[in-house]
Amino acid sequence: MTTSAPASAQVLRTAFQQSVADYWNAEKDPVNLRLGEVDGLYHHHYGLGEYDTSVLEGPEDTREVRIIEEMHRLETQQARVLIDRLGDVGSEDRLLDAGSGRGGTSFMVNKRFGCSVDGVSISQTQVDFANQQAQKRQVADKVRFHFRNMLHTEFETGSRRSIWTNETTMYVDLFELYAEFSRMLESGGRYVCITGCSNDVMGLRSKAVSRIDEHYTCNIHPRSEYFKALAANGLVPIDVVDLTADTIPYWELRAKSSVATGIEEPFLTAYKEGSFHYLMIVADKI
Ligand code: GPP
Ligand code: MG
Repeated sequence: MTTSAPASAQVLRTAFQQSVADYWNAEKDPVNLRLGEVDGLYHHHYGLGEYDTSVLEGPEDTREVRIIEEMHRLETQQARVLIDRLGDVGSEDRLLDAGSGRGGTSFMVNKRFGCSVDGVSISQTQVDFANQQAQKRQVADKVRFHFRNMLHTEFETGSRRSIWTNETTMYVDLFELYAEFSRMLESGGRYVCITGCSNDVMGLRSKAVSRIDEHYTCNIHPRSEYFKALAANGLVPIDVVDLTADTIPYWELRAKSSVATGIEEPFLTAYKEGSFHYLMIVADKI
């Protein structure tokens, strides 16, 4: 007689993956929860665009709330930039959010296209939170979150019109990840990635980039690794956008906010010294 392994051991196959899951299961940071409470969209990514400097001025009693709302607006704007590149998506299509966090981007995608979205996360706490949000939003028939590993999702081959990763690729081996994405995408399907990556031109990783890795228990990849892994798996870039200059204002505002976590200075240093980029890559499956 064989006994099946517990679901958790099938999803979390290494000590590293377990430690990442532990981090996200415990995470309750105001920098994410306070922003999510603004309108019920909970993001786990950073912001894009200029901020309204008036939030740092004006009546003191409302200043903190206005700063939080402005940071949230920039994070939502970042998701819009990603969603704009998901391609020609119809309401019958199925998409995948790989590393779906508390679900923010998934809900925006469903709202934009009316499509089905599956989100996967190795944090059971995040999966449960996001599924509760789906019920609250009355989209649970279309937007579903699963305790699964993006390296082996068990979703059907060729079942996905588009797949995205919004700041999640620094937790996995890119060759393994893109083999799995290539398997799931239909021919001509679209992959969009927003990520932070180190700059090969500067040599090995800088102190500031190492501090970011340490803070989130992640392994930031060099820029070159993305293109090697995409090419090795039949994913052909159609666009590469350097978003670095566009994300710096977000970090400057965040550094001045009551919800700063201490990681603002390494991000600003890494971006400004050129050892790190904030990149969007858009690729098609051939
Ligand atoms: C988390 O967003 C993002 C990551 C852990 C990936 C690291 C990203 C890079 C570009 C290197 P979050 O919203 O949970 O982070 P925070 O709590 O700092 O706002
Ligand atoms: Mg955040």
